[in-house]
Amino acid sequence: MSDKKELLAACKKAVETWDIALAKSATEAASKAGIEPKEIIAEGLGRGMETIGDRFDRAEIYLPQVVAASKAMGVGLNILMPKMEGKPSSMKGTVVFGTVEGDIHEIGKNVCCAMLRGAGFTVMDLGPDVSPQTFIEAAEENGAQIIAGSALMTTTLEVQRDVVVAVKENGGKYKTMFGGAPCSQEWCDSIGADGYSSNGAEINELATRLVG
Ligand code: B12
Repeated sequence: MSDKKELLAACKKAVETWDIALAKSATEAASKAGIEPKEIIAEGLGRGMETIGDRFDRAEIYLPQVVAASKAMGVGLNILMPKMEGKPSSMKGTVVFGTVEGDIHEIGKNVCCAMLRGAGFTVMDLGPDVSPQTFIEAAEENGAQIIAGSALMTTTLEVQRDVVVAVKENGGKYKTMFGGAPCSQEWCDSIGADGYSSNGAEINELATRLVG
C-alpha cells in the first residue's frame, strides 16, 4: 500500500504528464486511501496544474498540452466532486459562481466550487463567460448571499469591477468575492469587492466570513 505522499505525487504527475488513465487511477487510489478530496486537489492535482502553468509561462509547452493537462485535472475533479457535496443540514449559504464574461478559464473556478460544496455551501456553477447581468439574475433566482467571479486574464479582470457595479445598482444585496491569477487583494479593495482569496484552500474561510 503506497503512502499518502506517493498517492498525492501520482495525482500531481498525472496532470503534469496529461495522463488521463493515471489521473483516474491515482485519484481513485488516493480517495480510497482516505485522503480528503480537498487535500487531493490542493496537494495533488492542483500542484500538477501549477507546474503546467509555470511551464506554459516559460514557453516549454503549448496550448495543446495545457488543454490535455486540463482534461486530466477534470477527470480527477469529476471523481472527487460528488464526494464533496455538503449535507443539507450543514448548508451555510448559497454562492453563485462563474468565470467572468469573455473568459473561458474554468479549472480554478471548478476547484473553488468543489471546495465550497465540501464545506457545506450550496453552489450554483454558472460556468465560464458569465455577464454581470447573468450573475445578478442567478443570485436573485437562487436567493444567494454571495456572487463569486473568477478572471484569469488581465483583459477580463475589468469585468469583476462591472459585477460590483451591477450588484450596487441592484441594491447591494449580495457580497462579492473574486480571484484568479491576475486578481489581488489590492485590486479587490480598489473596485469595492467584499473579498479576495488567492487559492481554493482559503475560500471556505472567506465565504464563511462573508455570510457571517
Ligand atoms: C489552463 C489554461 C488555459 C486552458 C483553460 C482550460 C479550462 N477549461 O479552464 C486553455 C488552454 C483553454 C486556455 C486558453 C486561453 N488562455 Co490560458 N491559461 C491556462 C493556464 C496555463 C493555467 C490556468 C489554470 O487552470 N490554473 C490552475 C488553477 C487551479 O488555478 P487558478 O485558475 O489560478 O485558480 C486558483 C486561484 O486563482 C483561485 N481562484 C480562481 N478563481 C477564483 C475565484 C474566487 C472567487 C476566489 C476567491 C479564488 C479564485 O483559486 C483557484 C484554486 O486554487 C494559465 C497560466 C497561469 N499561470 O495561470 C494560462 C493563462 C491564464 N491563459 C492565458 C491566455 C492568454 C489564454 C488564451 C487567450 C490563449 C489564446 N491565445 O487563445 C485563451 C483564453 C481565451 C478566453 N477567451 O478565455 C494567459 C492570460 C494572460 C493575461 N495575463 O491576460 C495565461 C496567464 C498564460 C500566459 N502566461 O500567457 N488557457
